[in-house]
Amino acid sequence: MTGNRWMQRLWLGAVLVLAGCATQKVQTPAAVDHGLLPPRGTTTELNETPQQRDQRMAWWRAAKFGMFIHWGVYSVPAGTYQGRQIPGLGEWIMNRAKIPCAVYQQFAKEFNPVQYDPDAWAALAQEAGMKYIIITAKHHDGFCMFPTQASKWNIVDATPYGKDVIGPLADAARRHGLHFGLYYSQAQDWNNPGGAAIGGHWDKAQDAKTMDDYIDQIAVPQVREILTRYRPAVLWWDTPRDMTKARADKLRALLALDPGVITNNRLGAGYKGDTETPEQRIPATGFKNRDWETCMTINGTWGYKSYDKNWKSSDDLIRKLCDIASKGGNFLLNVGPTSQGIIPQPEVDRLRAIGQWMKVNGEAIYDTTASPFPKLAFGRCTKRVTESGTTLYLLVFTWPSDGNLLLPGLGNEVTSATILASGASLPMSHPADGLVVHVTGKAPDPVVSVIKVKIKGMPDLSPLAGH
Ligand code: FHN
Repeated sequence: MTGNRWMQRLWLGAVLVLAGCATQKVQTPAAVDHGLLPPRGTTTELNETPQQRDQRMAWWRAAKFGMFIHWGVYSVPAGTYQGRQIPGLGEWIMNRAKIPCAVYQQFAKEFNPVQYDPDAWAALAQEAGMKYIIITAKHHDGFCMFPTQASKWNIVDATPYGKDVIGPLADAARRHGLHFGLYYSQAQDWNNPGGAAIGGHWDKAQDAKTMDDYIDQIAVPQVREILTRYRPAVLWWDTPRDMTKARADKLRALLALDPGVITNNRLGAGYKGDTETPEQRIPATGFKNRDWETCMTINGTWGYKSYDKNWKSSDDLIRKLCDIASKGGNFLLNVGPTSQGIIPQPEVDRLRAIGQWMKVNGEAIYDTTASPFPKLAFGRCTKRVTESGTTLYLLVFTWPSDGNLLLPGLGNEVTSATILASGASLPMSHPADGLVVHVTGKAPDPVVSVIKVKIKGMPDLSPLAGH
Protein backbone atom coordinates (compact mmCIF):
# COMPACT_ATOMS: atom_id res chain seq x y z
CA MET A 1 0.00 0.00 0.00
CA THR A 2 1.40 3.41 -0.92
CA GLY A 3 1.94 6.18 1.64
CA ASN A 4 -0.93 8.08 0.09
CA ARG A 5 -3.31 5.20 0.55
CA TRP A 6 -2.27 4.81 4.20
CA MET A 7 -2.86 8.52 4.79
CA GLN A 8 -6.20 8.28 3.11
CA ARG A 9 -7.34 5.32 5.20
CA LEU A 10 -6.13 6.95 8.43
CA TRP A 11 -7.95 10.09 7.47
CA LEU A 12 -11.11 8.22 6.57
CA GLY A 13 -11.07 6.45 9.94
CA ALA A 14 -10.75 9.77 11.74
CA VAL A 15 -13.66 11.27 9.84
CA LEU A 16 -15.91 8.31 10.55
CA VAL A 17 -15.22 8.64 14.27
CA LEU A 18 -15.97 12.37 14.05
CA ALA A 19 -19.17 11.67 12.17
CA GLY A 20 -20.26 9.47 15.05
CA CYS A 21 -20.52 6.36 12.97
CA ALA A 22 -17.44 4.50 14.09
CA THR A 23 -19.51 1.71 15.58
CA GLN A 24 -21.32 1.02 12.33
CA LYS A 25 -19.93 -1.28 9.74
CA VAL A 26 -18.93 0.92 6.84
CA GLN A 27 -17.00 -0.53 3.97
CA THR A 28 -13.76 1.21 3.11
CA PRO A 29 -14.06 2.16 -0.53
CA ALA A 30 -11.96 0.15 -2.91
CA ALA A 31 -10.75 1.89 -6.07
CA VAL A 32 -13.62 3.88 -7.49
CA ASP A 33 -14.30 4.31 -11.16
CA HIS A 34 -14.09 8.08 -11.17
CA GLY A 35 -10.44 8.63 -10.64
CA LEU A 36 -8.08 9.43 -7.83
CA LEU A 37 -8.82 9.13 -4.17
CA PRO A 38 -7.55 12.30 -2.56
CA PRO A 39 -8.46 12.85 1.08
CA ARG A 40 -11.04 15.56 1.63
CA GLY A 41 -11.03 18.02 4.51
CA THR A 42 -13.79 18.63 7.01
CA THR A 43 -13.01 22.11 8.18
CA THR A 44 -11.46 23.66 5.11
CA GLU A 45 -13.26 23.45 1.81
CA LEU A 46 -11.03 20.70 0.49
CA ASN A 47 -7.90 19.37 2.03
CA GLU A 48 -6.02 18.87 -1.21
CA THR A 49 -3.41 20.57 -3.34
CA PRO A 50 -4.41 22.44 -6.51
CA GLN A 51 -2.83 19.60 -8.50
CA GLN A 52 -4.90 16.99 -6.67
CA ARG A 53 -7.98 19.07 -7.26
CA ASP A 54 -7.20 19.36 -10.97
CA GLN A 55 -6.84 15.58 -11.13
CA ARG A 56 -10.10 15.04 -9.28
CA MET A 57 -11.97 17.47 -11.56
CA ALA A 58 -10.29 16.33 -14.79
CA TRP A 59 -12.99 13.99 -16.13
CA TRP A 60 -15.73 16.49 -15.29
CA ARG A 61 -13.96 19.40 -16.99
CA ALA A 62 -13.42 17.34 -20.15
CA ALA A 63 -16.99 16.01 -20.18
CA LYS A 64 -18.82 19.30 -20.84
CA PHE A 65 -22.23 17.75 -21.40
CA GLY A 66 -24.34 15.65 -19.05
CA MET A 67 -27.87 14.33 -18.60
CA PHE A 68 -29.92 15.39 -15.59
CA ILE A 69 -32.86 13.10 -14.76
CA HIS A 70 -35.70 14.21 -12.49
CA TRP A 71 -37.75 11.10 -11.83
CA GLY A 72 -40.03 10.26 -8.96
CA VAL A 73 -43.58 9.74 -7.71
CA TYR A 74 -44.55 13.23 -8.96
CA SER A 75 -44.56 11.75 -12.45
CA VAL A 76 -47.83 10.00 -11.48
CA PRO A 77 -49.94 13.16 -11.01
CA ALA A 78 -47.81 14.68 -13.79
CA GLY A 79 -48.94 18.21 -13.01
CA THR A 80 -52.63 17.58 -12.29
CA TYR A 81 -54.28 17.26 -8.86
CA GLN A 82 -58.01 16.86 -8.23
CA GLY A 83 -58.66 17.72 -11.86
CA ARG A 84 -56.72 20.98 -11.66
CA GLN A 85 -53.56 21.76 -13.58
CA ILE A 86 -51.20 22.94 -10.85
CA PRO A 87 -49.00 25.85 -11.88
CA GLY A 88 -45.23 25.55 -11.44
CA LEU A 89 -42.78 22.72 -11.68
CA GLY A 90 -44.03 19.14 -11.97
CA GLU A 91 -41.87 17.86 -9.11
CA TRP A 92 -43.20 20.62 -6.81
CA ILE A 93 -46.85 19.57 -7.12
CA MET A 94 -47.09 18.35 -3.51
CA ASN A 95 -45.90 21.71 -2.17
CA ARG A 96 -47.75 23.90 -4.66
CA ALA A 97 -51.09 22.13 -4.17
CA LYS A 98 -50.46 21.58 -0.43
CA ILE A 99 -51.26 17.90 -0.80
CA PRO A 100 -51.39 16.15 2.59
CA CYS A 101 -48.64 13.55 3.10
CA ALA A 102 -51.03 10.60 3.37
CA VAL A 103 -52.76 11.63 0.14
CA TYR A 104 -49.53 12.22 -1.79
CA GLN A 105 -48.19 8.87 -0.62
CA GLN A 106 -51.05 7.15 -2.47
CA PHE A 107 -49.43 8.19 -5.77
CA ALA A 108 -46.61 5.75 -5.03
CA LYS A 109 -49.10 2.91 -5.44
CA GLU A 110 -49.41 3.90 -9.11
CA PHE A 111 -45.70 4.28 -9.69
CA ASN A 112 -44.90 1.18 -11.69
CA PRO A 113 -42.27 1.91 -14.35
CA VAL A 114 -42.37 -1.46 -16.05
CA GLN A 115 -41.03 0.09 -19.25
CA TYR A 116 -37.93 1.42 -17.53
CA ASP A 117 -34.87 0.39 -19.54
CA PRO A 118 -31.70 1.80 -17.95
CA ASP A 119 -29.57 0.63 -20.86
CA ALA A 120 -31.77 2.53 -23.30
CA TRP A 121 -31.45 5.68 -21.16
CA ALA A 122 -27.68 5.35 -20.96
CA ALA A 123 -27.53 4.65 -24.70
CA LEU A 124 -29.59 7.78 -25.36
CA ALA A 125 -27.27 9.91 -23.22
CA GLN A 126 -24.32 8.46 -25.09
CA GLU A 127 -25.98 9.05 -28.45
CA ALA A 128 -26.57 12.69 -27.45
CA GLY A 129 -22.86 13.05 -26.80
CA MET A 130 -23.33 13.32 -23.05
CA LYS A 131 -20.56 12.05 -20.80
CA TYR A 132 -22.35 11.78 -17.46
CA ILE A 133 -25.74 11.17 -15.93
CA ILE A 134 -27.09 12.64 -12.70
CA ILE A 135 -30.41 11.28 -11.43
CA THR A 136 -32.60 12.30 -8.49
CA ALA A 137 -32.00 9.70 -5.79
CA LYS A 138 -34.37 11.74 -3.58
CA HIS A 139 -36.14 14.96 -4.49
CA HIS A 140 -38.00 17.34 -2.18
CA ASP A 141 -40.94 14.96 -1.77
CA GLY A 142 -38.50 12.77 0.17
CA PHE A 143 -39.23 9.71 -1.95
CA CYS A 144 -36.19 7.51 -2.42
CA MET A 145 -35.65 5.88 -5.78
CA PHE A 146 -33.44 3.36 -3.97
CA PRO A 147 -34.05 0.96 -1.08
CA THR A 148 -33.24 2.56 2.26
CA GLN A 149 -33.17 1.36 5.83
CA ALA A 150 -34.01 4.85 7.05
CA SER A 151 -37.57 5.21 5.76
CA LYS A 152 -40.35 3.14 4.19
CA TRP A 153 -40.96 6.01 1.77
CA ASN A 154 -38.95 4.42 -1.01
CA ILE A 155 -39.41 2.64 -4.31
CA VAL A 156 -39.00 -0.87 -2.90
CA ASP A 157 -41.34 -0.55 0.08
CA ALA A 158 -43.96 1.85 -1.29
CA THR A 159 -44.55 0.96 -4.97
CA PRO A 160 -45.82 -2.01 -6.92
CA TYR A 161 -42.58 -1.90 -8.91
CA GLY A 162 -40.68 -2.90 -5.77
CA LYS A 163 -37.16 -2.63 -7.20
CA ASP A 164 -34.21 -0.28 -7.05
CA VAL A 165 -33.87 1.89 -10.16
CA ILE A 166 -30.63 3.64 -9.18
CA GLY A 167 -28.27 0.63 -9.14
CA PRO A 168 -29.31 -0.58 -12.62
CA LEU A 169 -28.81 2.92 -14.05
CA ALA A 170 -25.42 3.25 -12.36
CA ASP A 171 -24.38 -0.06 -13.96
CA ALA A 172 -25.82 0.85 -17.36
CA ALA A 173 -24.16 4.26 -17.35
CA ARG A 174 -20.78 2.75 -16.57
CA ARG A 175 -21.29 0.07 -19.24
CA HIS A 176 -21.78 2.92 -21.70
CA GLY A 177 -18.64 4.70 -20.54
CA LEU A 178 -20.56 7.43 -18.71
CA HIS A 179 -19.88 8.84 -15.26
CA PHE A 180 -22.74 8.46 -12.86
CA GLY A 181 -23.91 10.96 -10.27
CA LEU A 182 -26.75 11.38 -7.79
CA TYR A 183 -28.95 14.32 -6.82
CA TYR A 184 -30.05 14.28 -3.19
CA SER A 185 -32.37 16.86 -1.60
CA GLN A 186 -30.66 17.08 1.76
CA ALA A 187 -32.75 19.78 3.43
CA GLN A 188 -36.20 19.87 1.89
CA ASP A 189 -38.19 16.72 2.55
CA TRP A 190 -41.97 17.04 2.61
CA ASN A 191 -42.80 13.50 3.67
CA ASN A 192 -40.18 12.45 6.20
CA PRO A 193 -41.11 14.39 9.37
CA GLY A 194 -38.83 17.26 10.28
CA GLY A 195 -37.62 17.89 6.75
CA ALA A 196 -37.62 21.51 5.59
CA ALA A 197 -40.19 22.97 3.21
CA ILE A 198 -39.89 26.23 1.36
CA GLY A 199 -43.08 28.10 2.28
CA GLY A 200 -43.39 26.14 5.54
CA HIS A 201 -45.09 22.87 6.51
CA TRP A 202 -48.76 22.40 5.59
CA ASP A 203 -49.48 19.05 7.24
CA LYS A 204 -49.12 18.27 10.95
CA ALA A 205 -47.39 15.01 10.03
CA GLN A 206 -44.46 17.10 8.79
CA ASP A 207 -43.98 18.54 12.30
CA ALA A 208 -43.71 15.21 14.07
CA LYS A 209 -39.92 15.56 14.35
CA THR A 210 -37.34 18.32 14.38
CA MET A 211 -35.07 19.16 11.48
CA ASP A 212 -32.15 17.80 13.53
CA ASP A 213 -33.99 14.48 13.95
CA TYR A 214 -34.57 14.48 10.19
CA ILE A 215 -30.89 15.14 9.45
CA ASP A 216 -29.73 12.43 11.88
CA GLN A 217 -32.35 9.81 11.08
CA ILE A 218 -32.99 10.32 7.36
CA ALA A 219 -30.49 12.50 5.50
CA VAL A 220 -27.27 11.26 7.11
CA PRO A 221 -28.09 7.52 6.89
CA GLN A 222 -29.41 7.86 3.34
CA VAL A 223 -26.44 9.83 2.07
CA ARG A 224 -24.22 7.20 3.68
CA GLU A 225 -26.22 4.50 1.88
CA ILE A 226 -25.99 6.09 -1.54
CA LEU A 227 -22.31 6.98 -1.27
CA THR A 228 -21.28 3.48 -0.22
CA ARG A 229 -23.69 1.55 -2.44
CA TYR A 230 -23.52 3.46 -5.73
CA ARG A 231 -20.21 5.35 -5.45
CA PRO A 232 -21.50 8.37 -7.38
CA ALA A 233 -18.93 10.46 -9.22
CA VAL A 234 -21.04 13.53 -8.41
CA LEU A 235 -23.25 14.27 -5.42
CA TRP A 236 -25.63 17.07 -6.37
CA TRP A 237 -27.12 18.80 -3.32
CA ASP A 238 -30.12 21.10 -3.68
CA THR A 239 -32.11 23.85 -1.89
CA PRO A 240 -30.14 24.21 1.36
CA ARG A 241 -33.12 25.58 3.32
CA ASP A 242 -32.36 25.75 7.09
CA MET A 243 -28.98 24.08 6.70
CA THR A 244 -27.00 25.26 9.70
CA LYS A 245 -23.28 24.61 9.79
CA ALA A 246 -23.78 21.77 12.28
CA ARG A 247 -26.25 20.07 9.92
CA ALA A 248 -24.16 20.63 6.82
CA ASP A 249 -21.04 19.34 8.57
CA LYS A 250 -22.68 16.00 9.32
CA LEU A 251 -23.40 15.48 5.63
CA ARG A 252 -20.11 16.85 4.45
CA ALA A 253 -18.15 14.47 6.68
CA LEU A 254 -19.73 11.57 4.78
CA LEU A 255 -18.05 12.59 1.54
CA ALA A 256 -14.96 10.76 2.76
CA LEU A 257 -16.87 7.54 2.07
CA ASP A 258 -16.62 8.25 -1.64
CA PRO A 259 -13.23 9.87 -2.20
CA GLY A 260 -12.99 11.75 -5.44
CA VAL A 261 -16.69 12.62 -5.45
CA ILE A 262 -17.50 16.04 -6.93
CA THR A 263 -20.09 18.18 -5.14
CA ASN A 264 -21.88 21.39 -6.04
CA ASN A 265 -22.36 24.66 -4.17
CA ARG A 266 -25.80 23.82 -2.78
CA LEU A 267 -24.99 21.99 0.47
CA GLY A 268 -25.53 25.14 2.51
CA ALA A 269 -23.82 26.89 5.44
CA GLY A 270 -21.52 28.68 3.02
CA TYR A 271 -19.80 25.57 1.69
CA LYS A 272 -18.76 26.29 -1.85
CA GLY A 273 -18.31 22.71 -3.05
CA ASP A 274 -16.62 22.16 -6.40
CA THR A 275 -19.05 23.73 -8.84
CA GLU A 276 -21.25 26.78 -9.33
CA THR A 277 -24.70 25.84 -10.59
CA PRO A 278 -26.51 28.57 -12.52
CA GLU A 279 -30.01 27.26 -13.11
CA GLN A 280 -32.07 27.80 -16.27
CA ARG A 281 -29.62 30.47 -17.40
CA ILE A 282 -26.27 30.93 -19.04
CA PRO A 283 -24.16 33.53 -17.28
CA ALA A 284 -22.98 36.48 -19.36
CA THR A 285 -19.41 35.41 -18.65
CA GLY A 286 -18.19 32.30 -16.88
CA PHE A 287 -17.09 32.22 -13.24
CA LYS A 288 -13.56 33.35 -12.47
CA ASN A 289 -11.51 30.51 -10.95
CA ARG A 290 -14.59 28.36 -10.41
CA ASP A 291 -15.88 25.31 -12.25
CA TRP A 292 -19.49 25.75 -13.25
CA GLU A 293 -22.40 23.94 -14.79
CA THR A 294 -25.64 25.34 -16.16
CA CYS A 295 -28.56 23.02 -15.49
CA MET A 296 -31.59 23.47 -17.71
CA THR A 297 -34.89 21.90 -18.68
CA ILE A 298 -35.87 21.06 -22.27
CA ASN A 299 -39.42 22.27 -21.66
CA GLY A 300 -40.45 24.27 -18.56
CA THR A 301 -40.33 21.59 -15.86
CA TRP A 302 -37.80 19.18 -14.37
CA GLY A 303 -40.21 16.45 -13.31
CA TYR A 304 -42.69 15.13 -15.91
CA LYS A 305 -45.79 17.25 -16.51
CA SER A 306 -48.07 15.72 -19.12
CA TYR A 307 -49.21 19.02 -20.63
CA ASP A 308 -45.96 21.01 -20.72
CA LYS A 309 -45.22 21.20 -24.44
CA ASN A 310 -43.00 24.25 -24.26
CA TRP A 311 -40.06 22.49 -25.92
CA LYS A 312 -36.86 24.31 -26.73
CA SER A 313 -35.70 23.51 -30.26
CA SER A 314 -32.67 21.31 -30.82
CA ASP A 315 -31.02 24.21 -32.68
CA ASP A 316 -31.45 26.39 -29.61
CA LEU A 317 -30.04 23.65 -27.35
CA ILE A 318 -26.99 23.13 -29.61
CA ARG A 319 -26.29 26.85 -29.53
CA LYS A 320 -26.73 26.91 -25.76
CA LEU A 321 -24.19 24.07 -25.45
CA CYS A 322 -21.75 26.07 -27.60
CA ASP A 323 -22.38 29.24 -25.62
CA ILE A 324 -21.74 27.43 -22.32
CA ALA A 325 -18.58 25.73 -23.58
CA SER A 326 -17.30 29.06 -24.91
CA LYS A 327 -17.54 30.43 -21.36
CA GLY A 328 -15.82 27.42 -19.83
CA GLY A 329 -18.86 25.70 -18.33
CA ASN A 330 -20.68 22.38 -18.51
CA PHE A 331 -24.26 21.83 -19.67
CA LEU A 332 -26.46 19.54 -17.57
CA LEU A 333 -29.59 19.07 -19.64
CA ASN A 334 -32.66 17.57 -17.99
CA VAL A 335 -35.13 14.88 -18.99
CA GLY A 336 -38.27 14.07 -17.00
CA PRO A 337 -39.39 10.47 -17.52
CA THR A 338 -42.99 9.30 -17.05
CA SER A 339 -44.21 6.98 -14.30
CA GLN A 340 -44.03 4.14 -16.84
CA GLY A 341 -40.32 4.74 -17.22
CA ILE A 342 -40.40 6.44 -20.61
CA ILE A 343 -38.35 9.49 -21.56
CA PRO A 344 -40.83 11.67 -23.52
CA GLN A 345 -40.32 11.46 -27.28
CA PRO A 346 -39.77 15.23 -27.79
CA GLU A 347 -36.83 14.98 -25.38
CA VAL A 348 -35.48 11.90 -27.17
CA ASP A 349 -35.75 13.67 -30.54
CA ARG A 350 -33.86 16.71 -29.30
CA LEU A 351 -31.12 14.66 -27.67
CA ARG A 352 -30.64 12.68 -30.88
CA ALA A 353 -30.39 15.89 -32.91
CA ILE A 354 -27.76 17.27 -30.53
CA GLY A 355 -25.94 13.95 -30.84
CA GLN A 356 -25.87 14.24 -34.64
CA TRP A 357 -24.19 17.61 -34.32
CA MET A 358 -21.82 16.39 -31.62
CA LYS A 359 -20.76 13.40 -33.72
CA VAL A 360 -19.34 15.79 -36.29
CA ASN A 361 -18.35 18.70 -34.07
CA GLY A 362 -17.76 17.26 -30.59
CA GLU A 363 -14.04 17.96 -30.89
CA ALA A 364 -14.91 21.66 -30.52
CA ILE A 365 -16.69 21.03 -27.21
CA TYR A 366 -15.07 18.20 -25.22
CA ASP A 367 -12.02 19.00 -23.17
CA THR A 368 -11.95 22.61 -24.32
CA THR A 369 -11.61 25.78 -22.30
CA ALA A 370 -13.20 29.21 -22.55
CA SER A 371 -12.85 31.55 -25.49
CA PRO A 372 -10.00 34.05 -25.31
CA PHE A 373 -12.25 36.63 -27.03
CA PRO A 374 -14.69 38.70 -24.96
CA LYS A 375 -16.98 38.96 -27.99
CA LEU A 376 -17.19 37.68 -31.56
CA ALA A 377 -19.52 39.04 -34.22
CA PHE A 378 -20.21 35.62 -35.77
CA GLY A 379 -20.81 33.50 -32.68
CA ARG A 380 -18.60 31.80 -30.10
CA CYS A 381 -15.20 30.18 -29.72
CA THR A 382 -13.60 27.46 -27.59
CA LYS A 383 -9.94 26.57 -27.34
CA ARG A 384 -7.60 23.70 -26.58
CA VAL A 385 -4.07 24.54 -25.47
CA THR A 386 -1.34 21.93 -25.87
CA GLU A 387 2.43 22.06 -25.77
CA SER A 388 2.52 22.42 -29.55
CA GLY A 389 0.19 25.43 -29.64
CA THR A 390 -3.46 26.36 -29.40
CA THR A 391 -6.44 25.21 -31.40
CA LEU A 392 -9.30 27.69 -31.62
CA TYR A 393 -12.72 26.36 -32.58
CA LEU A 394 -14.86 29.06 -34.13
CA LEU A 395 -18.52 28.24 -33.49
CA VAL A 396 -20.20 30.15 -36.30
CA PHE A 397 -23.84 30.97 -35.55
CA THR A 398 -24.09 33.64 -38.28
CA TRP A 399 -22.34 32.74 -41.53
CA PRO A 400 -20.84 36.02 -42.73
CA SER A 401 -22.36 37.56 -45.85
CA ASP A 402 -18.99 39.22 -46.65
CA GLY A 403 -17.15 35.90 -46.17
CA ASN A 404 -14.95 37.25 -43.37
CA LEU A 405 -14.66 35.75 -39.90
CA LEU A 406 -12.71 38.27 -37.88
CA LEU A 407 -10.81 37.23 -34.76
CA PRO A 408 -10.27 40.70 -33.31
CA GLY A 409 -6.79 41.51 -32.08
CA LEU A 410 -5.34 38.04 -32.60
CA GLY A 411 -1.64 38.53 -33.24
CA ASN A 412 -0.35 34.94 -33.28
CA GLU A 413 1.28 33.20 -36.17
CA VAL A 414 -1.34 30.90 -37.67
CA THR A 415 -0.66 27.33 -38.78
CA SER A 416 -3.94 26.38 -40.46
CA ALA A 417 -7.66 27.03 -40.73
CA THR A 418 -10.04 24.27 -41.79
CA ILE A 419 -13.73 23.43 -41.74
CA LEU A 420 -13.95 20.85 -38.96
CA ALA A 421 -16.65 18.76 -40.66
CA SER A 422 -14.87 18.35 -44.01
CA GLY A 423 -11.23 19.18 -43.32
CA ALA A 424 -11.31 21.71 -46.21
CA SER A 425 -8.60 24.37 -45.87
CA LEU A 426 -9.56 28.02 -45.69
CA PRO A 427 -7.50 31.05 -46.71
CA MET A 428 -6.59 33.64 -44.08
CA SER A 429 -5.29 37.17 -43.93
CA HIS A 430 -3.78 39.16 -41.11
CA PRO A 431 -4.92 42.80 -41.30
CA ALA A 432 -4.07 45.24 -38.51
CA ASP A 433 -7.25 44.56 -36.56
CA GLY A 434 -6.70 40.82 -36.12
CA LEU A 435 -6.91 37.57 -38.05
CA VAL A 436 -9.48 37.00 -40.77
CA VAL A 437 -10.54 33.54 -41.94
CA HIS A 438 -12.16 33.71 -45.38
CA VAL A 439 -15.16 31.53 -46.14
CA THR A 440 -17.43 31.27 -49.15
CA GLY A 441 -20.90 30.04 -50.07
CA LYS A 442 -23.45 28.66 -47.65
CA ALA A 443 -22.79 27.64 -44.05
CA PRO A 444 -21.69 23.98 -43.96
CA ASP A 445 -23.99 23.47 -40.96
CA PRO A 446 -27.29 25.37 -40.73
CA VAL A 447 -27.12 25.55 -36.92
CA VAL A 448 -23.47 25.98 -35.92
CA SER A 449 -20.56 25.52 -38.34
CA VAL A 450 -17.17 24.89 -36.78
CA ILE A 451 -13.91 26.29 -38.12
CA LYS A 452 -10.72 24.92 -36.62
CA VAL A 453 -7.85 27.41 -36.43
CA LYS A 454 -4.40 26.33 -35.25
CA ILE A 455 -2.10 29.00 -33.94
CA LYS A 456 1.39 29.00 -32.47
CA GLY A 457 1.63 29.48 -28.71
CA MET A 458 -1.05 30.83 -26.40
CA PRO A 459 -3.58 33.32 -27.85
CA ASP A 460 -1.99 36.74 -27.94
CA LEU A 461 -4.66 39.43 -28.06
CA SER A 462 -4.23 43.12 -28.48
CA PRO A 463 -6.69 45.47 -26.71
CA LEU A 464 -8.70 45.39 -29.97
CA ALA A 465 -10.07 41.96 -29.12
CA GLY A 466 -13.82 41.97 -28.80
CA HIS A 467 -14.26 45.69 -29.56
O1 FHN B 1 -36.41 22.98 -6.38
C1 FHN B 1 -35.50 22.40 -7.26
C2 FHN B 1 -36.12 22.03 -8.57
O2 FHN B 1 -37.19 21.19 -8.37
C3 FHN B 1 -35.07 21.33 -9.42
O3 FHN B 1 -34.63 20.15 -8.80
C4 FHN B 1 -33.89 22.25 -9.63
C5 FHN B 1 -32.75 21.66 -10.42
O4 FHN B 1 -31.64 22.46 -10.32
N1 FHN B 1 -33.34 22.69 -8.34
C6 FHN B 1 -34.28 23.26 -7.40
C7 FHN B 1 -34.49 24.69 -7.58
O5 FHN B 1 -33.32 25.41 -7.53
